[in-house]
Amino acid sequence: MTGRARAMWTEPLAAVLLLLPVASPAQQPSAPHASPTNPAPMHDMPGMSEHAMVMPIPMPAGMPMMPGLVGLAPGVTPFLPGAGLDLARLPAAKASAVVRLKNGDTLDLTATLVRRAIAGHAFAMYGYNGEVPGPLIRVPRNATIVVRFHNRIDLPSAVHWHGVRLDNRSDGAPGVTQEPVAPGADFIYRIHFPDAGIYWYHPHVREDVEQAMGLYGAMLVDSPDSDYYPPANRDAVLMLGDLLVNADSLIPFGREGPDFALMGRVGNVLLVNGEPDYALHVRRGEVVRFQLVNVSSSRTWNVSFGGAPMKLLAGDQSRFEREERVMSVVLAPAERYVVEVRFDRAGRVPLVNAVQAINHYQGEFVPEVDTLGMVTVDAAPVAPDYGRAFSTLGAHPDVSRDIDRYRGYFDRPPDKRLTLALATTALPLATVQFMSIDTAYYAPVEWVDGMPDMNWLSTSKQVRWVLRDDVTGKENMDIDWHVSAGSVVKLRIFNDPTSFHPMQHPIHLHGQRMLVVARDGVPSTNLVWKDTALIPVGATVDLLIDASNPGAWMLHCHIAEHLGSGMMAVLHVDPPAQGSGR
Ligand SMILES: [Cu+2]
Repeated sequence: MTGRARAMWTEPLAAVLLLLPVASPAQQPSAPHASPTNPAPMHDMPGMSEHAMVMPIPMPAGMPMMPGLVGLAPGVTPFLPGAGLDLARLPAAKASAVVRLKNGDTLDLTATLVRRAIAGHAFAMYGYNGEVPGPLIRVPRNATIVVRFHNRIDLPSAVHWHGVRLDNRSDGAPGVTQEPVAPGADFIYRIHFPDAGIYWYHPHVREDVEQAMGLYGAMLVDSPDSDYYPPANRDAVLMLGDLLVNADSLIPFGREGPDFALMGRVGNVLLVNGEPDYALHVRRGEVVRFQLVNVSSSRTWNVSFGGAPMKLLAGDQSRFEREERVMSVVLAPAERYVVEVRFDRAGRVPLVNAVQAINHYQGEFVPEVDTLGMVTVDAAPVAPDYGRAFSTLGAHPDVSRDIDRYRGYFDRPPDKRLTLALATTALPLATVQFMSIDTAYYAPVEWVDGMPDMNWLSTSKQVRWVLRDDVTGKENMDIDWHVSAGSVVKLRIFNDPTSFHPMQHPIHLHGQRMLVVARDGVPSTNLVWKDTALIPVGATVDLLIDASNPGAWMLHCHIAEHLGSGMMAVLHVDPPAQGSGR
């Protein structure tokens, strides 16, 4: 991959760089690779003048800021919630508490400002009930609960119960199912949980701000079957997020709309459950069931546990047909996976995110491994020891049987086709020139922000991410799809690599469930019900939607800044006509 990319890069780069008012990347001295949690200070940047200091975003060491962009700022008003408040008067954020609810119970959920200390700095941020992550809501499958949401932050908000096939009125999608909840106002949600697994809740207004500032929480839905998952010594929910910090300040958001519209706001401080240094103590031989949730605005993760054996059990909305051994787990924004890990040797086991970063300026891949925290394994053995069960790979014929009635649709022609693309206007000239050549090479997945200055300067006024219906040519909210409840819809999505600087998109459908039945024509062999599917650049992905839940449901990219730049449509699942006899 790396060799091919370099080969593809070199020729057009050399030719087109002559057009740019910048030194060739080849002339830039290469500096040691900085970790995202320890970005190089701005003044250490090679060739940076004092003037460059006006761009308050961190640039990784060795990455030149494009001179044509120095001194520019995104065309939005800088905005930081809680700015100017006396931090000492804000309550310190608390860790997430487990709230066990049963059918018919009610929970009050209040969004407020809190004080958080991250990597030695204190920030005004948001929390639900003063907690980050918000309360872990644990319910039995088939429970219905009531949540009274109280918006006490300085922006309109709403709560979306991600992945839950609930009543449309409680979906928390402003503009589609409800009005935004104004600051000081309240809204009542009734949430029914038909499927066991791990889900999460988050705002559906300015996610680029509200979610990044700490508004997210998990929901664990327990199956009545005590053997639903293989036995584990403990459960651990890991919500993977990131935060963009420069020195001791948060990078402001755009008040009128998102900035970082091209690649999304990719943080440089990696967080597990809101904290930069995850720690877990276990006994030797312990099997831990990790429920992984990606709550980042834009970052796709690839996590593993220092080579400790790992077993993949479940995805967004169900178990897999068969358990699998895996080396690591890739999670795009909003995706969830359930894995079990056995810590069979005493010592310290790092939780790492290992990816291949792309330096857009120099056209090369750079391996990047970040330690998110540490699992300390005691020498004393655990009891009971589930080693034997862990070494067995279970199968779930009930999952396969449930999917059987959809298999006849797998090879049919698609009912709907979408192409993912991008339109831009009025980006800085240097950005357009550079990205034009950069498009000569594309990465299927951008794991980090490989062009922070260009990205920061792009706003939702200049960037429009596009879902385009191949048949009608309609785009985003002009797409007006209607299907009847109970229908099965095959949706083919193509991520066009020839559009202007394409990117991967995690496409999320509200309120239904779907199967990824094929990628690039290769059928999936171990299926799982999903609500979010990653579409890499250049990929064609076939989704089979079980459109069983009536209502108006959003279909959108879960990169917060792409959603904020228009990348959404509505799928109307119409109830059966009166008297149709269904
Ligand atoms: Cu996207």
